[in-house]
Amino acid sequence: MTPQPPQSPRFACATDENDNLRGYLLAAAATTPHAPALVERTAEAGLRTWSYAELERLVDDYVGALDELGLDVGDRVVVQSNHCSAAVAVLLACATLGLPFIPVSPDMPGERLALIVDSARPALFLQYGEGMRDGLPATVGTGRFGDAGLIVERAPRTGPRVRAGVTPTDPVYIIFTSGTTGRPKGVVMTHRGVLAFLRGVRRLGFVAPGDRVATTSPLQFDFSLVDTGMALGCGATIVPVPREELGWPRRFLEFLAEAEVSQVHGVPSIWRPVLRTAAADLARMRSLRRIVFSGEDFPLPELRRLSELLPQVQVVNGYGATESMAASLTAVPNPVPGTLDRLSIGRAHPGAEMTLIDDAGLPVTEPGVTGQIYLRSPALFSGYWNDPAATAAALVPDPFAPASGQIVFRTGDLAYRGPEGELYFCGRADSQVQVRGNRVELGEIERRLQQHEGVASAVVTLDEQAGAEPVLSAFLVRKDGAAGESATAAGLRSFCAESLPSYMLPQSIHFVDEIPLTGNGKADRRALLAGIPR
Ligand code: HFR
Repeated sequence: MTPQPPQSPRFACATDENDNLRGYLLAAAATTPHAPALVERTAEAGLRTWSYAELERLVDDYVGALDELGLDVGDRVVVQSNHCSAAVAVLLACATLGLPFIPVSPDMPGERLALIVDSARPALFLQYGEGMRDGLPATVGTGRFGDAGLIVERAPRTGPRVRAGVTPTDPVYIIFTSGTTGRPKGVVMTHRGVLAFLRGVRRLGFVAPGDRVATTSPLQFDFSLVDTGMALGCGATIVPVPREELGWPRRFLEFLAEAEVSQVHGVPSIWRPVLRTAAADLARMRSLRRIVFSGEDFPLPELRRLSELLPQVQVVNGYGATESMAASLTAVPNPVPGTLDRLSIGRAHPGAEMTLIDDAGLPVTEPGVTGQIYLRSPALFSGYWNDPAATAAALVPDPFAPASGQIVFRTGDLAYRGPEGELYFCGRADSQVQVRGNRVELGEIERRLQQHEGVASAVVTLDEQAGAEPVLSAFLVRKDGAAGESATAAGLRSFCAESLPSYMLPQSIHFVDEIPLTGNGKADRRALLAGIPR
């Protein structure tokens, strides 16, 4: 008898097709096939709605095309695209076949992309739409996807298929985040991990069928995957906001209104231009019900303003890292109490737990005492791609029961507990710097500066020039109008001196027009320092 080629590995090893991200996210295709899964703006500028049944058909078209290429479970596929129906379909097609996907944005600099390709050694590089990225090694297959389906331009190199099917412990994606060494670190997530997260978060009830969830983060930031997972996993609708609209507050709001968005997910910085130049338009957004933010602290003055303009909106603070998708989602009190000086990150989502460990490695139990957050969760990443040392530093034996073999995630984030056991994030362990021998938390100084009536936003970093004493540098955006004029370097220094010890006073103060942002929309500290005239 001649040996039969192995069958396509779709679900062959799964006990339940919902063990695969694809099955979980498309479950509504069986129960409510006509419900809207995705609403997007098309090239003709109108809106197009994809039902769950249509999205599933699109996914299966891509599964068919990819399956012909002879790739095996575990072969990586880089998917370069903005968030759209085709991108979601390609990602879910990869998930179906057990091909870990690596999402990257079209505007990713070539050098960074080259580092990712060099590290991940993908079998295939897929790009949305026209044009092709050059400079890819010839060992990488290439293709395009979009309205015309999948067009393979250079077939991937393949060997014999050794795997029989996809298991829940197989990687579903790799997200490359910035590493401190300058080389991007690949966070490897499994189907099981992502589904544990999505199932846990679903119980919090922050998305329901009928909701329309606007997603604003680039595809390479797992925030966009969390949004998509929360929306589709709940039978709701995901609405990718065209990236070009984000810089234009009125057009952004018009798009939200036109697409009948009920909640918006994104980093705090997406709201800054809106608050600055389109506050009145924002106040008219009566159909908005919820705003979920994550990624960094929401400066309290901006948050207060947002919630005054949108009293009907529930703001949710999403805390966590790519290494577990996210750890907690916590509703911000509405209205924001005048006395509130720090937002809570609450408690871990169902299925997970955050504990605090002090510098001596001992558990912190009393309220008010700061420790590092250790996360135990079924949603932990399986490791950093090809980096066992970094993996061993982050995935560590449970400090409460080191003999048990349980592994927990050492987050590098600091927090303390409030009276009810709720947690308060207070910076990265590595943003706790030493200034002339004193322990300084940079976020503490930022918070004080933001309390000044003339300050719109503030970022503080330690400026370490070779051969010189490190200097605390503050970067400030003034508020428009009279309030802003009240913010002077001397005035701010004495304002800080009212509540901070002298070693915590910013030694150099720089006024900037805006805070530069990283590709993911967080404050870009490196760019701020690079902008100082020397
Ligand atoms: C993070 C991590 C995405 C979607 C994260 C929904 C949720 C969470 C995510 C986002 C992220 N307040 N500091 C906060 N995957 Br819910 O930013 N991931 S990350 O890996 O790029 O960065 C770090 O960002 C954390 O370790 C924290 O230092 C910081 N951070 N959320 C918050 C925050 C303050 N809500």
